[in-house]
Parts: sequence; structure tokens; C-alpha cells
Amino acid sequence: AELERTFIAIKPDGVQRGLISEIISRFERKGFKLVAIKIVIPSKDFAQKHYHDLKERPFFNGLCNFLSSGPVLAMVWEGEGVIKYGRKLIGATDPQKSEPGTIRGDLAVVVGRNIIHGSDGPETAKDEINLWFKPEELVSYTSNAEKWIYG
Ligand code: YYY
Ligand code: MG
Repeated sequence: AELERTFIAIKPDGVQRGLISEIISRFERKGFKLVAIKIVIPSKDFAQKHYHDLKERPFFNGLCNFLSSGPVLAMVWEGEGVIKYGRKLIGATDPQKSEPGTIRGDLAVVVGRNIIHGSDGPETAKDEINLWFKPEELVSYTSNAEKWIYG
């Protein structure tokens, strides 16, 4: 398995609604590997850094207030195709447009409370992992299931 990694975060709504285990289990059962995890309350300044690409959008301020309003579960998941397929597991940005079976489709209703973040490409994955985690917080290990997941 190649070392592709993505940044996944359960936003304050997902944490407060008790959806941590539900969301983690979807990535875990798929066969992706958890290599970093922590719970943090990001400052507003940190939230603005995380969402810097969206700073011109009208919802930027509310979005950053929301992300910094409570605990966020920050994670790094590893596996073949995890960036793109992670987005598939998550579903469309607007939960009204997310397919049933996706995290947002099954568990969220409105775009402003869509419970989860996932990196949208290799560059943002790298940037977001570096923003949220120190290198020593990432754990490299061999999972015993790997040969059964990848053959
Ligand atoms: O990557 P993703 O989270 O699916 O969507 P983005 O376009 O990156 O927007 C980030 C975040 O902003 C989204 O998850 C909810 C919020 N947002 C919003 O509140 N209203 C919009 N019209 C678009 C996005
Ligand atoms: Mg995005």
C-alpha cells in the first residue's frame, strides 16, 4: 500500500452530536489506516488558516466562528486512494445533495452543519496535515490486516 494520506476532521457539530465512533468506523471498516488523531478546540485564527482558500466567500466568518466553537476531532488517514475516496465517503458539501450512504447524506441536513471536513486534493492534504499535526504526531506502522486489504 502506498503512503497516501488525507486530513479528516469531525467538526464541533459532529463531536457534540456523538458521531465520532460512527464516522471513524466508516473509514476503519473500509480498510483505511488511522495514523494520527487528537481532539482540539481551534482558535478563530487557526480556523481562518485552515479555511484560508475561502476567505472571500460570504460564509467565511460564520464558518470560522463555527469551527472554533468547540472540540474538533482531527485525524490523518492513510491508504491507497484515501484522499479521493475519503471525499466519496463524506459526500457532497451540501448534505441535501449528498447521496444516502455517505456520511453527510446519512447524518447531516444543512451545509453550515455538515459535520466533517476532508482534504480535497494532494496539495491541500499535505498543507492541512502540516497545519494540524507535528511530524512526530504521525505514526507509521504496519497493520496486520494490510495483506488482506491489498493482497
Ligand atoms: O470541502 P467541503 O467541506 O465539502 O466544502 P468547501 O467548499 O471546501 O467549504 C468548506 C465548508 O464551508 C463546507 O464544509 C461548509 C461551509 N460552506 C457553507 O457554509 N456554505 C456554502 N455555500 C459552502 C460551504
Ligand atoms: Mg473543502
